[in-house]
Order: sequence, then structure tokens, then C-alpha cells
Amino acid sequence: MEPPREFLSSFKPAADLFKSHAERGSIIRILTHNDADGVSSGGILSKAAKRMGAPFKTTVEKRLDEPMLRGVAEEKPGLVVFTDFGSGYLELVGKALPDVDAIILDHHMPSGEAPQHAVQVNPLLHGIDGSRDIAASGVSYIFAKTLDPRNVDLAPLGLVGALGDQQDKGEKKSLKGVNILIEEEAIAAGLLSKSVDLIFYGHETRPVARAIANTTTPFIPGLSGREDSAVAFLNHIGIPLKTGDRMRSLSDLDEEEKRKLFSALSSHMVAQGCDAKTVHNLIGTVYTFKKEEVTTPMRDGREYSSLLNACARMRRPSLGIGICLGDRGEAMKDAEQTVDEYRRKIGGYLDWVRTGDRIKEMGAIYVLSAGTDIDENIVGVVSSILLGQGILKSTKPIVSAANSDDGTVKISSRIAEGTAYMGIHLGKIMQEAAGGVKGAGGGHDNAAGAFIPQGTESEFMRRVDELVAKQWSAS
Ligand SMILES: [Mn+2]
Repeated sequence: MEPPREFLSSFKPAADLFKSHAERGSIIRILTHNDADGVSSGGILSKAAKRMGAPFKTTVEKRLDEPMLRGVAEEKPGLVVFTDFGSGYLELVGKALPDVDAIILDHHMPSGEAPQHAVQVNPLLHGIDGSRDIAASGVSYIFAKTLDPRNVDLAPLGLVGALGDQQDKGEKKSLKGVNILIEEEAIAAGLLSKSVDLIFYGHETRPVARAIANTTTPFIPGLSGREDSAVAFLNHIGIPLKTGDRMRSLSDLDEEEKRKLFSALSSHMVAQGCDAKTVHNLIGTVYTFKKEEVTTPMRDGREYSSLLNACARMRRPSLGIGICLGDRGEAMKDAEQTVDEYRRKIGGYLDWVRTGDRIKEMGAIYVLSAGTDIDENIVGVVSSILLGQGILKSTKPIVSAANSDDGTVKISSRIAEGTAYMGIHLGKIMQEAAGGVKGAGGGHDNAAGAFIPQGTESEFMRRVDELVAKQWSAS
């Protein structure tokens, strides 16, 4: 693709600032967000700092707020680097860290001006779509490459965050925009190959039933997270699990078997209430990281991203950062177990939503009030899955709420692709509605969040409903 020159040259001042601190030996404090994109971004920056011999400390945070920044200020860092958040909280950063140099590498909607000591890199400042064309991991990767060309080996991680943020909105579920540039570098360096196939994790390495059960995007009711059910399903449709003694993987299936599997899965999903369109999410572009061991979750870009996501959501983010830095062995076993627990948890939440008829419909939005029944770290993921299944028969956004352990309510909002183009910007809506109840919010047009004080939830939802209706009628 044609390189976006203006955007690429915007990395230079940030890289220069980073280098000057690294040379001085000042402590580089890396702060990132608790999802797959945040963890891969944190991993990329940690690796880049390590390579320069710079002392650094990386933490994964669920939110950027004043108490968190106060804690960071007390550490007296030389340089603070924010990634996958920061642009929405420029004023706060300037206030809490008035004399500290800062770099902000983000792809969320910027709000206000960057403070005096801060350098901000954000694709949205250059007319590039931060929701679909590059994620924080991509921004962090280009930053790392600007520091040192050897960081090209981090290109796969630069794509992991984009997959985690569901930027595979191109044809056949491929990445697009600036992500293509990163993809091309990864391919040229012999780190990546692409193919179009059934999208289940580990399609060349895992037994078919396990590949189906391990996959959570798309989430297949009754099969995701349930290997025994997947085995029964394959037996029922007559696809042999083994050749001789060897378990068969998806790549061992011939075209006829793949067709049979696809059509059986389609009927199954539709019977479970999924929209016929979501069935097409079963086929797409598979990203294979060629330098990773074939039997590991890091071999497949989507599986890698869901592993990092699980580590972050299950409050084991340093495990994920370690994996990005090259930890394998025990760490990998630990991470895989975390993924198992995470998958079971999601399955339980989805059952809770479905059996309890928990989703309420307002004029312009769906509302899921989970209280303490869904972990605040996972409520957004659950919303995405509910949308992705097409069980909600409308184009309305879904807005979910779960109690946070700090006494606030965590809000997360999602809108189906296709509807996002109809003039709805959830990030702006979250910012405005949260501001109206003394909370804070922001994000992308198609996925955004907020924290609001307890007791303001119904007032907040009323405001969101009104704002969505207003944007809708204006478009
Ligand atoms: Mn992100």
C-alpha cells in the first residue's frame, strides 16, 4: 500500500524523545490498557526499551484516571509512555503529570490539546480511521521501528492488537488500511503467511474438535468452549476425527468435508438463533506467524490475540506481557489455563444473559444491566459476542453496565458494523452522556466505554438513548 507519509513522519519527535531518555538512563514508565491490543502494545514497547538497554516498567491498567496517574507521578519516572489510551484524557495527563515528559501512542478519539511536555501520535490526527485501519499495537510497532529497524521482528505483534480490536473488516475478514503496511513488512521478513479458510484457531495443528471448541470469535453457542460437544457434533455429521492413530486437523480435511462442516455449522448456528449473516464469519483470512512453534497458540494471529486478551481480562496481564517478550514453557501453560478459565466464564455469562432474558430494549438502544453478575472486565466482551451472534434482531447499539470494584459502574457500548456507518459515534455519545452524570467516557465510533457513579445508571442510559436517537435522525 501507499505509505501515509504525513502520519509516518509524525513518529519522529516521539522517537527522539524516547531515545534521549533511554540514553540518559532515565526510567521509562509504560502504561497500557487491559485488552489484547493494550497488552501487545505494552509488549512491543517493553521489547523496544529492553533492546535499547533502557530501564523500564510496564503495567496494564483498566482505566486512565487521576488516582492511577497520581501513583505514577509518585514513582518519579523520567518518561511516561501511554499506549492504547491517553488521547481521550489529555487534560488529565497534563494536570497530573505537569512536569513529566510523556508520549501518547493511541488510536482513540483525541479530546483537547496535548499538554506541553507530551508528544501525541494518533492516526485520527492524520485522517486515518483509528477504529479500522490501525490499532495501538500498530502505532506502537511503527514507533518501535522508527527507534530501531531491528524491531521489524515485532511486526506480528503489531497485527495481534488489530485482530484483538476486530479490525479484520476487509474482504474475507482481512486487515485493512495501515495494517496492510505492517502485514507487508511481516511477510517480507518471513514472519507471516496468510490464507483463506475456516477461521478456527490452530487450523493446521489442533484436532478439529478442539479447534472449534477453542474459538470464541465467532462464538458458536453450544460448541465454543465445549470440546466434548464438538466431538459429538463431528461424529454426528460423519467427519472422522482420526486418520489411523493421528488426530486430524482442519488442514487435513478435504474440500468436500470442509463444505459439509461449514453447512452443518451454519444450520447449527441458525437453529441456535444466530443471524444467517454471522455464519459467514466462520470463513476468513487466517494469519499464521511462521516463526512461532506450530503447536502453540502464538502460531495463529487471532488465537494469540485471544490469549493476551484472556490474560488481561482475568487479571494476569504480566503473563501476557511476558509472552510478548518471548516467555514460553511454564508461562505458556499458565496462559493456556487462563484462556480455559476465561472461556468457561464467558460461556457462563452468556447462559446467564440468555436464560434470564436480561436484555431490555429502549427506543434506540439495548441495555444489559449486569450489576455484579458479570465481571466488569468482561462485560464488553460479552456485549461484542451478543452483537456478533446476531441474536439481537435490530441495528440498535448495545450498552452494558457492570459494577466496578472501585464503587463506580463500568459501561461498555458496541454497535454492529454496517450500523456504525450510519452516523453513530459511540465514543462521542459515551463522553457526553458520562459527563452529564459526573463520569468519564470515550472511545471509538463502533466501540466505546465509560465509568459513571453508582446510582446514575438509569439517568445515564436515558441520556445515551436520547443521544443515539438524535445522531440517528441527523444522519
Ligand atoms: Mn485498542
